[in-house]
Amino acid sequence: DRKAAWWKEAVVYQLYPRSFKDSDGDGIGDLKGIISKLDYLKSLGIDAVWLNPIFSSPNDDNGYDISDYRNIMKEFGTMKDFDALLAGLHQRKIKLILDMVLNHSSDEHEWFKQAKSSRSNAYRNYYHWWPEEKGKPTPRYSFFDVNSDAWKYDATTKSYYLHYFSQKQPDLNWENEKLRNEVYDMMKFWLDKGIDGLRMDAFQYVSKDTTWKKYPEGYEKDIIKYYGMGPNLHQYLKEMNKTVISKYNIMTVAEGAGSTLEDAHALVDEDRHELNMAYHFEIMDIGNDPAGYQLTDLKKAFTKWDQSFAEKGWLAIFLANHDVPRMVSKYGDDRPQFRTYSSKLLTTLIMTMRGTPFYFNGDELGMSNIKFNNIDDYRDIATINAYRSIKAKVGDVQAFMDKQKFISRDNTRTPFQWDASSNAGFTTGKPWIKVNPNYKTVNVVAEAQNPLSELTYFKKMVALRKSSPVLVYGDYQVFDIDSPDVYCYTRTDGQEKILIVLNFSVKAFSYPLDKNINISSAKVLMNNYNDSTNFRGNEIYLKPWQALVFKVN
Ligand code: TEU
Repeated sequence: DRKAAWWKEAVVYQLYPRSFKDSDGDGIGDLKGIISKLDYLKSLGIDAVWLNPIFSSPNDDNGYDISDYRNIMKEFGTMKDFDALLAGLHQRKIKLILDMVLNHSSDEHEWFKQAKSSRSNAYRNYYHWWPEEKGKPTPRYSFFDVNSDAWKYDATTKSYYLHYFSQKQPDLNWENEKLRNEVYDMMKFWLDKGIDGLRMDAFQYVSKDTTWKKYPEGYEKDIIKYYGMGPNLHQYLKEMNKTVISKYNIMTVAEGAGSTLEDAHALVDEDRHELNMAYHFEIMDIGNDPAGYQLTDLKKAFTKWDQSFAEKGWLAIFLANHDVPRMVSKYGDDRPQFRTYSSKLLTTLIMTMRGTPFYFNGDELGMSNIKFNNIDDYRDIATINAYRSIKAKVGDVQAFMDKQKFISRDNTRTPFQWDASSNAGFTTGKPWIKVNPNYKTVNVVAEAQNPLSELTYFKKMVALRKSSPVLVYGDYQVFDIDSPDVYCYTRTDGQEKILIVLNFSVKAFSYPLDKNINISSAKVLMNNYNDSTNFRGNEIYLKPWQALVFKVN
């Protein structure tokens, strides 16, 4: 039996503050906006909210470039607003998880300003430097500067500094104990306010091999293997756990979990006292090809991870976040006749797997990719930098733009769709990024009234999970794993068994269940179609993108 924990039983709702609700008409979502929607959050039945970074930032990477870890981004509001938000969530029994961006700061952080002022500055070693007299540094790939080097030359001190992400996100030097202690103090500052959890952004990259050895040709295609799980990572996590985490009743999630199952276990194994749950990228990396993906790959990945974590460790379960496209556009089918069904099917999958659901805001409405035609509509530094480099190389710009419609991070960052009024009720001003034109029908007001909407389905699905410990802790067993169309699995806890049947295709057909599953007296718990399910013996008649959940005994 697994040890129970609140964070295993919780449904986490990822809220992207910049795009959720604007209260002051500047076109940017803010904390007061979230406060005005607390009752909406409560109505969903979720247990915790994970907020993307809300700290002071020049927003080169939408808050993932922090210039002051102890203050609120001015577009988002003030510390008073934060305290009110936390209190409002807690009044409604919703927990709050903050995003800790500790691999890098902004280049506008005071530490970096000091560090780059002179080679002898007290903050110099808060970052990684390479003096020019040593020649060119060993090349390092930069995530957001595809063809450029992660070492950027800085003339003031005639040195290069390291930035795995954008030039405005210099990597912090974790090998420096002073820096680490400063970070731990900052974490305590937020935890003492009573927040309930931490998402550790890109934490797998913090420890670097500072001999800066040369990596083999093509290493950037397997980047986590080279950048992730550096030599002292576990030492730092143990230290952080001892100094900070263990002093509070909180949950911690490792964003990025190395490149193997063993790496992930090493981060979250209970006995090691480091972090609680692994948010790995293997599922998210399936389905990045606009040509589609194989359901069998998805099933195998879910199954492999579940098996590996069946006894020990714990996983986050998700199909979308602010770094990937909308789940319905990626794993479902966002054409009008299938969008609603496939979106509900994916919700069913997330809510019936073992692991803690991390559900991305807007997916409960069935929001889909916006698919911009024009580069000027994009706001994401990853898309814009890649576009520039393709243009400079006279690459295939059209092919790039087509692909962005499918994969750009901006697809999940468009404003939340509250109602059918202008700008979907997100702002009275000009939104920082365009609103998806489908907001006239895909919005909270329209869906809240409709018993058959995605939103209504989501609430029922959350309620089912919350009332079914078997969906949290029960064993997972997959059937017919080679079927290209159907994902069929059970969750079992003692006498209790739940059967989930998901048709990942536009076809309608009769599906023969494995003979070990007996549904003669099964009760339908969820059905994403408004019909009575037809089954004869052990054959289930499935409609396109149909999702069914049965209580088997
Ligand atoms: O993303 C980290 C992240 O996803 C990378 O570590 C990943 O390995 C890489 O993008 C390859 O796909 C987080 C945030 O979620 C993202 O929004 C930020 O831009 C990034 O960190 C930098 O802080």
